[in-house]
Amino acid sequence: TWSAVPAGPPDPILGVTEAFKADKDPRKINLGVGAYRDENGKPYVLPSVLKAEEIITASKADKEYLPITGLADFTKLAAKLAYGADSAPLQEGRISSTQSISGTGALRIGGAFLARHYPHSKTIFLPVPSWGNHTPVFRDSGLEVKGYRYFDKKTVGLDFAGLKEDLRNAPEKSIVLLHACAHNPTGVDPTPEQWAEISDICKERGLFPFFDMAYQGFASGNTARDAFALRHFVKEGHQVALAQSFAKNMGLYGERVGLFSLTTSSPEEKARVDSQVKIIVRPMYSNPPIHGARIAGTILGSPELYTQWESEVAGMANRIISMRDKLYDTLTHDLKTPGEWRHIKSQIGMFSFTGLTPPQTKALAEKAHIYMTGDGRISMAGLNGGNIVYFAEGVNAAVRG
Ligand code: PLP
Ligand code: TYF
Repeated sequence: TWSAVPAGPPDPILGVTEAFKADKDPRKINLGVGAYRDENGKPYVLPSVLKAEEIITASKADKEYLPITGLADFTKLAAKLAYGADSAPLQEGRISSTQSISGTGALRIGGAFLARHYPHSKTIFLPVPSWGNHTPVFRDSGLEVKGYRYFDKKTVGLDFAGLKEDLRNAPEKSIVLLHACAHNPTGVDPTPEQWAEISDICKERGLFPFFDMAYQGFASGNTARDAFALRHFVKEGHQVALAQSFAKNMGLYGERVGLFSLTTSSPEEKARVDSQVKIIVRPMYSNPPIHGARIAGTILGSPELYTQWESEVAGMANRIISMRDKLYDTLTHDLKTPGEWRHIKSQIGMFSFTGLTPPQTKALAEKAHIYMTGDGRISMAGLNGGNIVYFAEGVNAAVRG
């Protein structure tokens, strides 16, 4: 029956983990997938999450189905975390929100909703480069995917002139995907002033902004600061779509906790949008899982746990920043590695786009048992006091050839 089914390629990011697992060398390092590791290289369960789970266990909550749009105690608070308590559409009850299977599920619901109901365009513009899963998610949702310039290899920074030109030349009312903060894979974000210009261009051209916020809190260590772009657009009167993930900032990867939301013009319009979001969700998975949403809802709803969680997010962000400093210093000062490595410190979030070439990344895997994606992206969280010098020495050798 399946004799004509061709073998497909592995996921370019998750495939790195497969190669890592197969390597038996004790010095091996996995810098592929973006998942936080503590200073001992171990997965990190946030203490605030453990406390929330204790509260949930003690409450002897049942395991009934959630409504199609998820746990209301979670969705309300998740929207408040993103848009801010003083957000006008939030206060006016005109944000449609639905719990999703983490950020990926939120992107997929959003893609499907726009493909079916956005009246002006079926084209979404993604930054080049973008998270590898964006193209298949939106293509499978029924949208046509195009790109706008984002990263400048020469400056290892934002190609702001190219970005502006491409957005100005996009057909009016196209959809544009924006990474709200901590751009994956480059670690390069627009400044607040640049965001204001992007907002103006979107207004001029009637572009519809779809924000992907997978790393709120991971860029600056502060959740409100990381929501600047989203909140600025909303303040400027844009209607927006938003995909939120709690995988990174609460370490809830496998619990699959996220939110899809859309701002609308009135509570009446919101009710109609809600009804159509339910029609999209029902035949896909009926209703979302309960446990992770309870964890996130418990943390967001308790002033004490919320404060603790914010400091734990800052702790993760700050450990990554200290690894950036250490890596820069080791390459530049100790090893005098050829090249300019300042971008390792200026980039933000989970990743660094090192500039290592595909042959260099291949050599690192084969000779030093160090694994990263072929585009030279490293997950900074995979580095720690115990492996960072070994990693820098590997890079040094690969660059010197
Ligand atoms: N969007 C971006 C930019 C990401 O890097 C990720 C990966 O974490 C996601 C969305 C969605 O991830 P998840 O489905 O695990 O929340
Ligand atoms: O970019 C990353 O590493 C994270 C994790 O199919 C991830 O976003 C990677 C690939 C994938 C799902 C999640």
